[in-house]
Amino acid sequence: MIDTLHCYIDGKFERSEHYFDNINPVNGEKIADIGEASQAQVDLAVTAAKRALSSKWGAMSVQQRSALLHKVADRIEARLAEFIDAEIADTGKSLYQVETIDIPRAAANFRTFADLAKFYTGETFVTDTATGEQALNYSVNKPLGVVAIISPWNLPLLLATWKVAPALACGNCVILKPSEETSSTAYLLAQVMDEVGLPAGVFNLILGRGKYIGDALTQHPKVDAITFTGASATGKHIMSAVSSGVKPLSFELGGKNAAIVFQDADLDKAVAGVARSTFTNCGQVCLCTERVFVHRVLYQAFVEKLVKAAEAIKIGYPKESNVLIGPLVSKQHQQKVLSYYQQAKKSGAKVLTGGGVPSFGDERDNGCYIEPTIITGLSDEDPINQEEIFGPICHVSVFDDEYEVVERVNNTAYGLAAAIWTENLSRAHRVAPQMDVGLVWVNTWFLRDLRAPFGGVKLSGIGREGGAHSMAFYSEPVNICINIDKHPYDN
Ligand code: NAD
Ligand code: 6OD
Repeated sequence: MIDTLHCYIDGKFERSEHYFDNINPVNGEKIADIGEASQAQVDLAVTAAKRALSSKWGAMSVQQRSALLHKVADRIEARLAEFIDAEIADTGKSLYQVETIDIPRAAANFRTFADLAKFYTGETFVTDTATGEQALNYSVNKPLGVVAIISPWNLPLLLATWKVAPALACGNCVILKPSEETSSTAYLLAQVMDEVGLPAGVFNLILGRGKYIGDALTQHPKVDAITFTGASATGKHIMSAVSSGVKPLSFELGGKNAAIVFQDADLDKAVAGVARSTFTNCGQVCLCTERVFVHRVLYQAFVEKLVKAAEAIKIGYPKESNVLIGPLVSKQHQQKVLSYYQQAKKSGAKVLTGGGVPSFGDERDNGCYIEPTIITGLSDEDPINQEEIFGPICHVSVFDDEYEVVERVNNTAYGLAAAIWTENLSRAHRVAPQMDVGLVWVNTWFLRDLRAPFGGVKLSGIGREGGAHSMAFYSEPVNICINIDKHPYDN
């Protein structure tokens, strides 16, 4: 187990002046000290990244960079058990989830973008001019420069590497700032970068609390671009904080995602799917469903089965067999989710299951556990149906008509994802594009192809990542226009 986490700057692990506690959400106990970067350390990291950009990383061919990123993926897999333990210690999430989603996806992120970079080319146009001459326009892709990557706690390694991998593949140098709640797998990633021989300064790790060191990083004049995944409120702050620098921004923010269960859905498939989309990772996935709309003819049967599915979920120690969900990430987040549960009851919601904190009679009562919860009876406008809760809860409502449900689903300030449950092909094709979101799943949820566009609209984000979209964000196309004179005898 790691007991002290340090920043990694210019190829060296560096001590900090100040350390803060890393807490295990299973029992509330301290598990490590995390070194907080100072303003001067942020500056050193940015300067090292700038230097590496022109001297080392920039001088490598795309094939050389790609080969190193493949080695990073191989080392993550070689150290799989350590990564799994570190992710579980920070988040309390179940072994099942960490070994099937979080860590394998980190390796896949590196392999995907290492390969895509080799085929990401510029555009070419032959232009006929008004004077009968021609020009050749072609573009070359250059890296943006030094990219600051700020990542959240819910899928720590998965989401950090979703940005680190394409940024490096495109030739950028990066400063990663993981969430203060979950820095351990980022620290292991820094070790891996060191082991595979990434040149010093290409990958830097800055640890610390966003409210203390966030601005030093985002407002640094030598940071060329910022890519952020986290809460919409933090995104708003970053956007205004960096506005004077006019830097490229990529934002993956919060959601208030809906699932629609039509009258022609396969009921059992829909119940299992909505249970998964609501409760995976204890509801702490930006794509999780918090609003469920069920057609009147299926409503009663659906709700009864969903409650049974929620009550069958085993909550417990992350490594206990058959445990599906562990605790929430922190006491602070547990209090936030619990206050939404209480507010729902005060507003007149009917609690169909859950609504509180489970009692274990052991150390876990000091942890951050919460019950999977299903409620009903609130209006679409109620804050419970408008604000992102980010816990294992959904509100179920009844609807009668396709037009009605489309309008109700779109009635939110967020626009990340939606899931549609129907066996009617025409309905699926008709309704999916009407969702005001960036991602629609039909008869499934969180099924990912890393080449597909990923991102949200409205308060859920700016831009798209994934495949060519990531390559486009992390590179700067420079167009070169060459005039081609006519043959002298043709004048
Ligand atoms: P958060 O916004 O609190 O923190 C995210 C990161 O931002 C952390 O590293 C934090 O230290 C940093 N940060 C905080 N204040 C900062 C500042 N002033 N300047 C710079 N950085 C700062 O988010 P969180 O609580 O860690 O994550 C949960 C949120 O993230 C949810 O809203 C969830 O929906 C969203 N999320 C979105 C996606 C997506 O793909 N759309 C993915 C995962 C999580
Ligand atoms: O799968 C991904 O690539 C991705 N960015 C998932 C985001 C999940 C949000 O919590």
